[in-house]
Amino acid sequence: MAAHPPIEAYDELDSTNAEARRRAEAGEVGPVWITAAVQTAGRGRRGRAWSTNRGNLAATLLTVTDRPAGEAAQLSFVAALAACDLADACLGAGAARLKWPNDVLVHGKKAVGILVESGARPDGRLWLAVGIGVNLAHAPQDVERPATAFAEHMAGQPPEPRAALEVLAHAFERWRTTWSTHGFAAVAAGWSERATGIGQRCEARLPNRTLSGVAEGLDPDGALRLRLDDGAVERITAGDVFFGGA
Ligand code: BT5
Repeated sequence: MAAHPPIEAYDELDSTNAEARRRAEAGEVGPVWITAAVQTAGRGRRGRAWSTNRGNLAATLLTVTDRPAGEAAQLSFVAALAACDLADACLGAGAARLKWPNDVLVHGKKAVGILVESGARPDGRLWLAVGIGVNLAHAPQDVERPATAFAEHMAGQPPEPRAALEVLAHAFERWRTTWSTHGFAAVAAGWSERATGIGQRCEARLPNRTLSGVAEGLDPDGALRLRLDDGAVERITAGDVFFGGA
């Protein structure tokens, strides 16, 4: 099995991504996985909140890279594939599907969220905080889109967060090696095999406008190709995409 970076575990943090950012800004390079049993201010994308109750997994990989920001962002697909492998290991192959850009849905409901943050270092490289939240034991009810937890789909107990992180961290190394050895195309192929919604109509809510059309697939850099009703193709690089109910 591929060795993974060391894991540093806290009982409680505001946010494992916030801790990774503080460490990065203090000059730490990692790689290190930071995990907390409870997050008091877990965050999602675009200023949204992420809830982590005891029994769920919240973890962030702090690392640095020589790659430009656009390429480094492809690590969010690596993270999504790793989380999908964790779901497969717990729930059986096929229970989890990937929704662009990096949600993992279990039987159509969100069970994993991923937040990649980055910043420039004085040496010109980027630090990256790859944050992954997995609903192992509980899912919140008061959320905009349906959420679920692995426990709801397992006969026995869900794994302990620490055991789940071991599986996740190994899977992350495997996909990261695929990325560095074979390039993003190999990651995109793995992602596309497990994707949901490709070929379907969707609504893309972008920071400044909303578009609808058919999600055709990934561009070579990870952007979503959206075929608009007038036949034009729009490349979606950031935003939220909604397919029917999810
Ligand atoms: C995400 O944002 O899905 C990224 C979540 C990343 C969380 C990890 S946990 C470890 C690390 N440390 C952090 O502080 N963050 C990362 P987004 O796509 O913006 O989804 C956020 C939305 O999902 C919220 O507005 C809620 O509607 C919903 N939500 C919040 N908590 C949830 C949960 N536990 N399960 C499912 N949906 C949730």
